[in-house]
Amino acid sequence: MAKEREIHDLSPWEDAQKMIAKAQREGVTLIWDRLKDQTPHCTFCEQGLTCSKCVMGPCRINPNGGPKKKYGVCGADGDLTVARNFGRFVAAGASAHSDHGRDLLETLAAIGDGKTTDYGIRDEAKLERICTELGIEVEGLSVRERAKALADLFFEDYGCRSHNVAFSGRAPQKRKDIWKRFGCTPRGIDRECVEMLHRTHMGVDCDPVSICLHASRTALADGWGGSMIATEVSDIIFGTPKPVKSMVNLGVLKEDQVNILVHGHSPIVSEMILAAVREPEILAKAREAGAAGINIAGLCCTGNELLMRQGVPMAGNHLMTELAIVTGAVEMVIVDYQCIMPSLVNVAGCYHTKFVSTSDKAKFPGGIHMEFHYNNAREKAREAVLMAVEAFTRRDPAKVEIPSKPMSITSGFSNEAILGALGGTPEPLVQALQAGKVRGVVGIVGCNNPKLKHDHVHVNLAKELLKRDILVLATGCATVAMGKAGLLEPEAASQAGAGLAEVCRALGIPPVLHVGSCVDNSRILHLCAVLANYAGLDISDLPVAASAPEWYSEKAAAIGLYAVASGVYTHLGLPPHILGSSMITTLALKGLDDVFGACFAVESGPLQAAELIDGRIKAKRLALGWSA
Ligand code: MSK
Repeated sequence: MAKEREIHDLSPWEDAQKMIAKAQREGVTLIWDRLKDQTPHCTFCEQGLTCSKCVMGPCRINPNGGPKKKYGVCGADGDLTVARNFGRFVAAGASAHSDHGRDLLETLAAIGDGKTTDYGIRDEAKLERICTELGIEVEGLSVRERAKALADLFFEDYGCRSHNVAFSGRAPQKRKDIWKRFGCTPRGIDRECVEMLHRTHMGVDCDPVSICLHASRTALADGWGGSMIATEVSDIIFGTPKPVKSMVNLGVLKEDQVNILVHGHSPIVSEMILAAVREPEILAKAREAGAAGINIAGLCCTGNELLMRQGVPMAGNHLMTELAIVTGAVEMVIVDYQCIMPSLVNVAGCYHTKFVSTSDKAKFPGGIHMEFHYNNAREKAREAVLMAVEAFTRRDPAKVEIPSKPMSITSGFSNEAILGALGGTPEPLVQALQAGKVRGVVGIVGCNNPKLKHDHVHVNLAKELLKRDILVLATGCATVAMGKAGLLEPEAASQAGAGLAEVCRALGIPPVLHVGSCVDNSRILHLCAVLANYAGLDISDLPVAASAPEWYSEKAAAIGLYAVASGVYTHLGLPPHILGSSMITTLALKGLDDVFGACFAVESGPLQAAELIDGRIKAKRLALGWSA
């Protein structure tokens, strides 16, 4: 167990600190306890120098250990081993996002085929816009026929395509030329992921740089393919986000109501749970059970999806998922996939909480599995909510502690909303950038990692960038950090430099804009492309950057790499497992600049990270002939 004196070092937030202390009192094991038990980690693994991809091994490579230790059984050296491991790491992340996109696509196809009545098209105008953008002749087609035609086009993006994925057409010409020159144009989404597994099989691609270039191509197939499809199709089915008010932290749980937490990434299940919760007959059942109502709140990115479109409050981010259950006030955690710690089943077992999984590809032994499909989702959602209502009758009031008052936030800044606030054109933002009122734009994205103090780098990096007139866009778990710090409200303009504050006040927007979930980092890519195309520039010319200060996942590695390969300088709070190869490390920190006009920086200190990012933004501004 983590000791009491360490709690303040684990998380700065009152709700987290109180729940860590409660877990300690109640004997509940948490992520920080397991990290402590696993530390120190294997240094070979940390450096990416282990290989267990074949049964001649496993091998541990020691580049400095003399000839007998320098090579694996097959003859792979440290550089090749690191490259193979990193390539597979990125492919796993790209696969996760893209497979999530495929589920949205299958739902869109089912709508088009008339195979579901549970789902429909909420944004017909966006459906028409995207069809037209991608060359589908919409004249004379019904809404369902348009949905079907678009689904069919995107299905092809997943396959064996030998030319580019459809949305890569959004990138500036100079970017597309760079991708072509280095063989990185993203083709079929599945193709790039499978090719990475093939290349990294023993005896295929033995050139570490070649593997890294294909990792970039795989990541680009995610950013401009799977993730962008997930985002745009989610908007078409569930509605394009508009600014909306909501609340954040564990204080959003309600003592007198049935509390249901939705967790994972896809809106397909969580939107149905929300719809079921709003049915009068189900509410009546909750009242019969003695509850004042049914309260739904989000965790991680499925929470972000509901927050962006429906204003559903957020209970917490990655490191808050166990702690939310420790409140003793949660009747059900219902999950789809990604970032759901298997430990949640055990934590739920310490309380009256039901843990329900819903995807055929994400099962959790010890939990309840209720499979949701597009033709039974509403019915399954009702069943699940009634199960939560029943669990409410077994809640132990002596175990309930809801810490903190919730913080208010504003969310819903899709690109359509941002451009709408600017009068329908990027021109005012380009002018504000040129004039130096907004010196740059930085996307702070991604997860929490228990190796770092919870949310500390997210919040302090953002505050430092705001002071320097740099607009921040937030996605994923970074969002909750920003919200808890009060940065997602227009009043936070007072923490920004004079130029940024003036722009935020004129538009009535916060200085940190919540633009969505993990797959919605594709919104940031698209916005960069819109700005670059408008200004006649490449993305790498813009004073923009990305940061994943507390990342942990394979998906985040894919995001970071597609950002860099799209021309966006990207800061990471922790390095990936590549430090065992000076060749790959140098490529990531310097060499990629010569290929893509952008590279990675690694720095765990928020102020130092702000310096690095600001330095890059200054250089880009000066190169454009703008003031630093
Ligand atoms: S949920 S990938 S911990 S952002 Fe998207 Fe949060 Fe990272 Fe999962």
